[in-house]
Amino acid sequence: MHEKNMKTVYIAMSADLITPGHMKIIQEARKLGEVVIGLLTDVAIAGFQRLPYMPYEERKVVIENIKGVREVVAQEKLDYVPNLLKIKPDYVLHRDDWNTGLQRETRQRVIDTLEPWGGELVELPHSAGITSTSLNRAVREVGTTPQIRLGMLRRLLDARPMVRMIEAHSGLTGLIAETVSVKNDNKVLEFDGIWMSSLTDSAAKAKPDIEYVDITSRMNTVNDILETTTKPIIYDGDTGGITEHFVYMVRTLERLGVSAVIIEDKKGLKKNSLFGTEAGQVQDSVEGFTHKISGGKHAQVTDDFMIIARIESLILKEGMGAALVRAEAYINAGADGIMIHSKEHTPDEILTFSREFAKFDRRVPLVVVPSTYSQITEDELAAAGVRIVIYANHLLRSAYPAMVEVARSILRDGCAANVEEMCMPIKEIIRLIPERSR
Ligand code: SPV
Ligand code: MG
Repeated sequence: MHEKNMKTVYIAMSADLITPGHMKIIQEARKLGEVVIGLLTDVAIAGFQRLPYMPYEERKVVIENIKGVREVVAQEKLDYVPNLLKIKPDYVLHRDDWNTGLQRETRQRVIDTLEPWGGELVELPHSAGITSTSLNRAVREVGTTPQIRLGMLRRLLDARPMVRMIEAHSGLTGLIAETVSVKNDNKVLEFDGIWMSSLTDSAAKAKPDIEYVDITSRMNTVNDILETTTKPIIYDGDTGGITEHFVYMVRTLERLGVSAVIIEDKKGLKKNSLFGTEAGQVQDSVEGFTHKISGGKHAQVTDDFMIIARIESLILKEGMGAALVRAEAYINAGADGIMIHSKEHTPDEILTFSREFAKFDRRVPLVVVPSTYSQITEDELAAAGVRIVIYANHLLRSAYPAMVEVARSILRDGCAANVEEMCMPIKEIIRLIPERSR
């Protein structure tokens, strides 16, 4: 109940995993008045760090049931101002560690906004403990379920202008995709998910990328990645095989919690796209491929799973017009996304395609793989309307030359002393994968 003359205290939080720190700040707020929580929406959080483990609605249910919380309102941005102007709180509570970087500005805007009605910013000493790094670690400890992971790609697409995936081909590379982060302007940058590349999965098994590594073997790799990660996975399904086989692939991936499969519109002996026309690859007919897409769409059980159609027309020099005709046909057949591939050394044809794609009445997320035109930035791709960018082979391409160099050096020297500086310390490798604490 809103008591007359009670002061209002506003606290903004993400409240993904509730910690004693949250309780402490709410308790302090209660001493000052009635507590209104500005709960950051998924979009607000995804703008500066990893998508929260729990969606907004679930976080809201938790936080509004905490003793002393009068009301939970959505805070749509990191910026407090719109909510402050609406609520006109007497106090805003925050930890005292935000007087630096980008947050400094947010803090000043809070102070300035409160001023006209005599509101006050109250800062509490920051007690060490919970950081986003430790939260991420905790999320990994908690783990995930197939269902939560499966829905994550659609949630990300709803929350972010652009989703960034990196290739993994093993449990260990999955762990890199899961954990590597950099801090930039108070934003924590991470990969949003994992690309299960057929090229690197095959190469890691010393097999060519011709759909020879069978689905059982590829699912073993998927399983290793599932075990070490919580982020969404897009599976490179190559051609998807014949429709009668593709429907099984869809069911298997969906059951495991993989978020999406991408299939390419080629048939017969598949060769890696980056060979271009030199490899004598054959494109499927529009009818044949749309039949495969709709077969897959009928096979899936949930609404969350995505089937993304990959167009090889530019790779095969069939022209922009042909690529666009196919995009439209694949969307009409039910494709949840379109991947347009190119092996040009400039992004020009991808940008032209994106421009034309943006004019479609019926649109789905556009996916690109800038392997050969790697100079284009994520910002430029996002401005062109691209929704998913895939770094398709970079972990394997960087690891392999490093390993060859170390092997050569040992041979040359007849001992391993000189490769030490190229290697991580023994004490690090033995601790790289800690045992589970519980
Ligand atoms: C892969 O990573 O396996 C891909 C992208 O399919 S490409 O290698 O460019 O064809
Ligand atoms: Mg592939």
